[in-house]
Amino acid sequence: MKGNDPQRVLLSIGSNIGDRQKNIEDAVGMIKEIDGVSDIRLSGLYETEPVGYEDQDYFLNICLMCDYTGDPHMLLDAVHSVENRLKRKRTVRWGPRTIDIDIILFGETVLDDEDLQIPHPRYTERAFVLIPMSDLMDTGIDIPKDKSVKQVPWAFEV
Ligand code: PH2
Ligand code: MG
Ligand code: MG
Repeated sequence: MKGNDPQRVLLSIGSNIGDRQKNIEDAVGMIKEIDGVSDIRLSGLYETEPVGYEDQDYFLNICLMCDYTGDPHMLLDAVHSVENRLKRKRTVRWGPRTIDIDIILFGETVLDDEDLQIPHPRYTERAFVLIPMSDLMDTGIDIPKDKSVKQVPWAFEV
């Protein structure tokens, strides 16, 4: 992989405080303007049960796929700045938030830095990522081989 080749990236965006749909629309608008982002595609928008910390309102979740030219930490800084501009509030881990933007996949990159793990370490357990993501799966993203959802063998033949 050459440093400047665009990578196919998958982001998960969620909101469960305030005008959830507007928060997500605003985030998508700002992600479009990030330097190096092109060819955005969106999944459907899903209302999802809270996972991890259950005493909170339902979320709206969406997945965004795009091409990105730049390195993963530059993208992380850029999405943090979108979260800050949308006045992200968060008090409890896995608790309510106006906006959350997570990098799920970054081409075939595998990263285990303190502030950034790619693929996202829990995405294979989260229906609120996997279901929207499945809307976008005809687009040729290459999931790192041992990081894809494990296929369950059929228990019996039909
Ligand atoms: N995000 C979390 C924790 N729990 N649950 C849903 N349904 N959607 C989310 O985006 C979400 C969550 C931590 O980021
Ligand atoms: Mg998150
Ligand atoms: Mg996050």
